[in-house]
Amino acid sequence: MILDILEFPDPRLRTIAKPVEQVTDQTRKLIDDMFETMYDAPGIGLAASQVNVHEQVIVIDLSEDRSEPLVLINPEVEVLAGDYQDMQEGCLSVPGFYEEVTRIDHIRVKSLDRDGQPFEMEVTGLLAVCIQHEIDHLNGKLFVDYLSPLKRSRIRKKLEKQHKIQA
Ligand code: QAP
Ligand code: CO
Repeated sequence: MILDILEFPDPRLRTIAKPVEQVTDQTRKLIDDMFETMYDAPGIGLAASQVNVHEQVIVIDLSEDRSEPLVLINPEVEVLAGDYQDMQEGCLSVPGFYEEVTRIDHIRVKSLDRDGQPFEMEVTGLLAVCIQHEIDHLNGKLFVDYLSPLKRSRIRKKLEKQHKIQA
C-alpha cells in the first residue's frame, strides 16, 4: 500500500519517533508499505516519520534496480572519524529542492533488522549520509534545518504556495 508522504513545513514532521518495543508483523507491514512508497516516489531513503508513523523505522535502497533493501529499526550511530563530507541532498518531504549539507563521513550503526535481530555496520559515503538524513527525521529534523534561514524560508514559501494550489 502506498502511503501519503508529509511535506515541509507540516508540523507533524517535527514529532520525535519512539523506539519500536517489539518487531511484529505489524512492523513488517509498515516496512513493506514504506518500501512500496519509496520505490514508487522514487527515492533512496524514507523514515516512518515521513508517513506520519512516529516509530524508529527507516528503509533505504541505494541500488539502481531496487535490489539492496536495508531496514533500520531503533538505529544508533557512533561517529568513527572526524572527517566530513559535503553532499547535495534532497528529501521526499521537500520535493523539488536540493541543497548541499555537510555531514560526518564515517559512522558505525547499530540497529535491529526486520526480524528484530541486532546487527552492526560500518559505513561511509552516500550510505552514511543517507542514514544520518533518515535518523534526523526520527528526531524531527529535516535537511533544510542545516540551510540558512533565508534559504529555508524561500523553500517553505514555495512549498506552501504549491500546497494551496493542490488543496
Ligand atoms: C535522502 O532522499 C537523501 O525532491 C533520501 O522531487 C537524499 O530519496 C540522502 C526525491 C540525497 C542523501 C542524499 C526528492 C524524489 C527523493 C525530490 C530521497 C523529488 C523526488 C529523495
Ligand atoms: Co528526507
